[in-house]
Amino acid sequence: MTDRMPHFPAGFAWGTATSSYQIEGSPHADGKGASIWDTFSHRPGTIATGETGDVACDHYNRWSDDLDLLPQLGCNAYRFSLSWPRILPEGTGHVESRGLDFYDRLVDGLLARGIAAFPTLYHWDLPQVLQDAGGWYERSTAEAFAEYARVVAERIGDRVSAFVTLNEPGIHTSLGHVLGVHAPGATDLERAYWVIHHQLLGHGLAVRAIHETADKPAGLTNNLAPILALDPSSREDILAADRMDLLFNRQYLDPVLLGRNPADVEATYGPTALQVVREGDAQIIGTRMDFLGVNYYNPQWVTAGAPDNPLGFEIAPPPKDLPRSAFGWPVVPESLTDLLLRLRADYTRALPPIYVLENGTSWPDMHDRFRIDYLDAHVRSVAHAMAEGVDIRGYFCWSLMDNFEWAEGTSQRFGLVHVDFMTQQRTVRDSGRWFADLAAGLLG
Ligand code: IFM
Repeated sequence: MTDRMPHFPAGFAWGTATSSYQIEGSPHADGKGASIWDTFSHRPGTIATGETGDVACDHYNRWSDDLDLLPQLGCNAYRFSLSWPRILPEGTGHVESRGLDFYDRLVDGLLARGIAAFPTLYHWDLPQVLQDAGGWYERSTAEAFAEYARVVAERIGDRVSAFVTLNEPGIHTSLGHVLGVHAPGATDLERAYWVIHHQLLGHGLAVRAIHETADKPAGLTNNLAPILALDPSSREDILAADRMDLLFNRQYLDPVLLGRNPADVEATYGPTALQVVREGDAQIIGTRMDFLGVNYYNPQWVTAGAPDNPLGFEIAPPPKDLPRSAFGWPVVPESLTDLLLRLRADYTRALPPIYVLENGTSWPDMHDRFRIDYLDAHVRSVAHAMAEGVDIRGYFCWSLMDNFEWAEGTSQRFGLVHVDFMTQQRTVRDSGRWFADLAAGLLG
């Protein structure tokens, strides 16, 4: 890219993101309880590489050195997640102070380095005891989440910039509860709506707990994507795209932003599934968020598929001419602009300020021109949407460093920093140096 990077306003957050299970390791340290990911990754055949997150980046022990990387990358913000079972090993009740102390030190460590803290409360590592009691199929898990949010907000709420309640409830539902390739490994399409509803209820309760306890901004972040008809001239494909758009985007956005389900939710799941909804839930879920987090990687293409397909659509392979990451994901930066403009067009005044809380790509090399080009193009897409008037307050690259990429183990590398998993040596990639220049405004 030779064009100058557009100018970003003062105070714009330039960050990187991680999550607890993907980096921390130390699954038994300091009284931590088991999470569903501890259980799932130890089940044979679940992780492509046969790895678990028992060590991952050993961040639980190396956190201070890891925080030293952030100023080197030019970050003024950092998004990390807290492990619920480190803090409440039983899910509710007993608070493990050693677990809380860890995050307390982490937040102080960030502030000492001049970095704003953006903690995420839930990035998929549910306490196993809660899963044993029904997990997100149960309303009690939403209530337990609010209790956990309150405990955390009381302890670190005075020093953080904003709380992210849930990370990607959509992916947690689809991969973890329908396709069974993520923890907890469920394949229950019938009860998917329960999982969605209870996560969103937990989110709404947590926003209220955070506001009451710490008076800090709170919002959720979801993996969002434009859904494209494979054949834009086919009425069937267009209908299929609309159906997937409901399941991927709208069934999460409408409840939290508008306080109601999209009209087509009931027809999709049927009245029995919706029996989990109680009076007043929609208001709780629609509690005003202070920001919306957008995690964007690529658009999705769909076709109508076979007429007996219960979903009413089929995911189609992306067009062949698109560049692809090491993961095989297509690179379509202009779709990020489309997504951001669409959010503003659809939700108008109900749309709070946006943070792009994840964007990045898997590429293994140290000299990772591919990642630089990916990030450059996507940051320009964000700037484009801002120039069109969308209120965007920050951009967080996924990820600070290579880590445990869920069912792929450590085989997919998203880091601005390379990690040698044999030695735990960290080495800043070319993209990390590029990111520092970006954040310092040197590319403009
Ligand atoms: O690693 C994940 C992260 O945990 C959630 N969003 C997508 C990333 C890349 O797959």
